[in-house]
Formats: sequence, structure tokens, C-alpha cells
Amino acid sequence: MAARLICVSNRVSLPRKAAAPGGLAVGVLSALKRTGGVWFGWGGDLSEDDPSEPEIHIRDGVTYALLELRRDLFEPYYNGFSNESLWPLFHYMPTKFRFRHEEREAYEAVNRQFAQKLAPLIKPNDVIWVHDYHLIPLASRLRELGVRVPIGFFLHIPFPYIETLRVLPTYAELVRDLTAYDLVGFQADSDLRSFHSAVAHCVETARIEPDGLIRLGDRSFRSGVFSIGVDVEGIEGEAARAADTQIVRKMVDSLVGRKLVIGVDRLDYSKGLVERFSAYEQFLETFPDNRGHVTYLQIAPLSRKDVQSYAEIRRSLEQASGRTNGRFADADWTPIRYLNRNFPHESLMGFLRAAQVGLVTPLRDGMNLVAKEYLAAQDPADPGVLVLSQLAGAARELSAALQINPYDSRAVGHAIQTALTMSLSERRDRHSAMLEILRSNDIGVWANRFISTLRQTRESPSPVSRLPAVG
Ligand code: ADQ
Repeated sequence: MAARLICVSNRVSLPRKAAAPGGLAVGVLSALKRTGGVWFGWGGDLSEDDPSEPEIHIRDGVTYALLELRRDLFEPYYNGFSNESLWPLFHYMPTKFRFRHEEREAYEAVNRQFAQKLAPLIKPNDVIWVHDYHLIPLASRLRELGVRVPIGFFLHIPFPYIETLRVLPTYAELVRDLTAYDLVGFQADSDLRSFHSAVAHCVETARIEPDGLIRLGDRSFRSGVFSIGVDVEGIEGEAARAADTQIVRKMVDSLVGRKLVIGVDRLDYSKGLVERFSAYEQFLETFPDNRGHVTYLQIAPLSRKDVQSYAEIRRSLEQASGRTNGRFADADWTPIRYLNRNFPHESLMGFLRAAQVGLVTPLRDGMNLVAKEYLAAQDPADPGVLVLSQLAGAARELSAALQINPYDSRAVGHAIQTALTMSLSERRDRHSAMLEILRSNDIGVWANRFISTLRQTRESPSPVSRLPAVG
């Protein structure tokens, strides 16, 4: 019998609910739709006491196991340790980092609860695929409960080099917990190298082979790069269909022939939106002929509203868009249209297709699916141009994009101008080169590669208690 896949992530959304924006959900769902299996995680409800058994729903061959989380643990686990310690640190932003012991303890407690509720559902033939930084200790906790099936971990965000990771007082435990997996996967080479730097630092006796195999005394595990892709064919279809929908037509009509520059990002400081707004302002200043002829549409749904730094960035963006619009707008032209709302995926792909320039300028990003979606959504006969941050994981594969340093607002402004004036033949050449890369590593290839590598690690690893001590 083929092994059953169990995906585990912090949050699980049933497909009938409006899809929350987020790259992780896109990736997990497309893996499970291909193979069937179970998606286990928090369903969005909080309980006063220890959570009851997960609620089970079956939809289109996928079993959704929805867990409740304890109200008193959720805030310190999710907003606290996950999003105020790990997220900024892993994105190389230590000035936004904070550490509180009670938050880290809540993170550990939630991971123990995930393990306790998941363990009884596991069958001997299963493979478990854990997603992202909220659940790093999960394999250790499952092993302690006697779970012996292969467990893999994929980090959707960057992994920082050891000298940055050491800012976290409990970094050694975190690295040790990662070594309890059978396979640890990263978005980019640089993340894998950083992970190796951390293992070498924490476990003196570790031997790291060139193929990513890591030997720790009497056990070994695999590490590797698995850059996430997008559903290229699906997006091509969605984008072409969306062009004829009312919502996209209305948006295009409202441009009255002006060129469109687009950005689509969760509202997050790592996405470089403040810097992007100021680059656009500089672009209008440096290239005044564009005033009145270009509209910049920024779609940025709110995320992690309860975290202080997210409230701050929201204020900064409102100020920055207000300033640019106040300075340059005319009675019939608004330079920046800034929206904090979600759209159905198809409409979003239609908006991307309608834009002559895609602006993807994160200060740091594990991969960035929007960059790939923008390319897949283009009309190959008349494609737009991607302006892409060198600090996004996607930059390695998308070398034919106009790559910029997102902190360099002059360079970003010049790139927008270059994109708007690029010849059709150059646009086509760049687009077709990148589309070929996207097709060869689409979301299905990503999921299959990870799952088949995980299945190959089927021998039983030794208990976590026998791992070498961390220094
Ligand atoms: P995110 O940080 O969430 O993902 P990203 O990779 O860009 O960032 O994915 C966002 C997804 O949400 C895209 O599929 C996009 O289309 C969708 N989305 C954005 N705004 C939306 C809106 N207003 N309405 C509807 N959908 C919207 C994390 C990491 C990334 C990594 C992914 C996947 O931070 O680096 O690429 O996981 O591994």
C-alpha cells in the first residue's frame, strides 16, 4: 500500500472558506491534492482548557484534521515566539526581534499538544511533512511519543547564518530539534549553507557530506534545497479567464489607457513596502514624463494585526501613500492605489496579467510566490516585466528579471523606468526564459521531489535523547 502523506502546518483552512493569502497554504494544498492524505493543524478556534480531539472533515480526497488551541497559549506561541522572535530573526532583522521566556515556553507547549493530538492518528505506513517555523520542535516531541515513521520539515522562510541565529538565546535547542527530522528542506542554497553553519557550530561531531547527508554519531539525516514553485498551467488558465471578468475589466477600464505597475504582498515589513513606496515616489520625481501616465496598484491584505510592528508598518504605508498622492495626484489621476483586502486567486492573477510591471521588492524572502505568479500570469505575446529583489529566494531562478537591491530606491526607480520602456522582443526573451524555468520546477515537481526524498529515508532514526549534546 502506498504511504499516506500527513502534512502538518500551524494553520489549516477548509477550502470552502475564503482562502487566506499565504504561500504556505498554496504549497500544502497542491501537494495534498496530488496524493490525497491528511492536513493537520490549527483550525482557527480557541479553547479555555486543553483542546479536545481534532475535528475531521473530508473534501476532495483530502482529510482535514482541525485542532483547537488553548487561548492562553495562542498569543505567546503565535504572535509572540513565532512572529516576534523567529520571523524577524530568520529574515535577518534583529532590530525587530524580541525574546521572552514565557513565549518560548508557550511555543514548546503548543508543539507538545500538536504531537499529542497527531500521534494517535499516525499509521505505520505514513510519512509526515511538517511545514514552517511554528513547528520546529514537532519531530522531537513525536519521537518522544514513540512515532517512528519518516518525518520531514520544510522551512518556507529563510534560515539565518549562525552569527545571526545566535541572537536567539535558545538557538542550540532549535538546531537540535531540526536534527531530529529525517529530511530538512530549504528554499535556497544560502539557507542550506546557513543551516550547515548552525549544525557545525552546535554539534561538534557532525559530519556534513557534500550531498547534504548529515551524520551525527550513530544516526544520519538528509538536508537539501527544494525551491517552491507555482502551478504554472493553472495560473495561465486563471489569468486568461480572469481577463474577461467584470472585476478585472472594471479595474483595467479605470486606468483609461495608463500603464499599470502592480505589487501584491501580505502587509509585512519583510516585503519592503515602505521602501517600495519611496522608490515609486523617487521614480515620479526622476522621470516626470510618467506623471499622469502610470498607476501603481498595491494590494496588501493585513496580516498578524495583533503584532506591534505590523501596526507600525501599516501607519507608515498610509503616510507614504498619502504623501505621494498628495504631492503628485491630479484631479483625474491617483499615482498610488493602495488596498488592504483579499481577492479571489483568479482575480488576482487577472490583475497581474494586466500590469506592465510587477514590483516584487522584499527586504528578505524565503522564495516569493508572487514573483513567479506574475510571470506565469503574463500574456506570452505581450508580457510585462518583473522587477525583483536580489534578496528574495526567487532571484536565483529568475535571473532574467530586472534585479535590484530593495534598499536602493534610486535603482528601483530606474528599474521601473527600464521596464516601462523595454522593447517587445526583449520582454518576450526575458519572459520565455523564465517561464521555461518555472515550468521545469512547478509546484508539483517541488512536492514530488520532497515527498520522494522523504520516503527514501525510511529507516528508523535513533531517539532524540541519543543525539549528541549541543554546545
Ligand atoms: P508569504 O510570505 O505569504 O509566503 P508569498 O510567497 O508571496 O509570501 O505568497 C503569498 C501568496 O498569497 C501568493 O500565492 C499570493 O498570490 C497570495 N496573496 C497575496 N495577497 C493576496 C490577496 N490580497 N488576496 C489573495 N491572495 C493573496 C511564505 C514565505 C515565502 C514563500 C512562501 C511559500 O514568506 O517566501 O515563497 O511562503 O513557500
